[in-house]
Amino acid sequence: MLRLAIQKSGRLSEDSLNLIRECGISFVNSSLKLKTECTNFPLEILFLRDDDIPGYVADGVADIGIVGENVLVEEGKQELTVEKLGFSKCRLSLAVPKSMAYSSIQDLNGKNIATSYPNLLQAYLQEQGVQANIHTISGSVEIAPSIGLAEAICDIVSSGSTLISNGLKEVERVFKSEAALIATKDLSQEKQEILEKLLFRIHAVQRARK
Ligand code: PRT
Ligand code: ZN
Repeated sequence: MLRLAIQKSGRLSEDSLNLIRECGISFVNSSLKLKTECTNFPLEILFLRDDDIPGYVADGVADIGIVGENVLVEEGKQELTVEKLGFSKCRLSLAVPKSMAYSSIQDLNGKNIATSYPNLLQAYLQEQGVQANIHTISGSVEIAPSIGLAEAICDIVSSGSTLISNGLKEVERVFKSEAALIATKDLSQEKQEILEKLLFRIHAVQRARK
């Protein structure tokens, strides 16, 4: 039996479950259960916080997982990637107040930037030769400029409407992300074979969707 970790409730959950269902795999999904065994495929599903998924897979508590590349790379676990899945597409972007005169990334030198992605941001700033103060906060990043916590933010954007409604403008794209399938490094032969069967079905689903 292969153990798959997916997000319990959030932006990845529905598409992750739909992918498994479209693979012809059946399971009973109750919102109270943290774990379910599939009835017609040797797969057990664990429902977790997305941030915990790379760690569980790295430690082998779960064999495989579905998580956003933003979380995966932030946690330094990109080597677990098996393949990209094409959903939950978004970007990690830098944004500043609409009223701020902004001509280039150099304008952020010496500024305070609020983010939940300090590692991705630090790597980007370093690559651009910018020195800024990174303030790590775990949520509601978009309000940081209006409450005086930071002059800029670095957060996930998809439609851009959250930025606009908080009086912010997107000025740099730091990282492009989508959901990825990840796997632990040393799967047993038996589990590797189940993973290959699952991948075969995932590829068929992806071809049918095109
Ligand atoms: O509870 P748990 O820790 O599991 O969930 P979470 O709240 O940390 O994550 P969740 O469910 O918000 O997002 C899970 C993953 O979905 C992220 O890690 C991304 O890979 C992906 N994703 C895709 C997004 C978005 N789109 C997105 N729009 N994650 C977050 N957002 C947020 C963003 O933070 C911002 O507040 O939506 C807002 C912006 O959306 P727009 O459309 O207004 O630009
Ligand atoms: Zn999370």
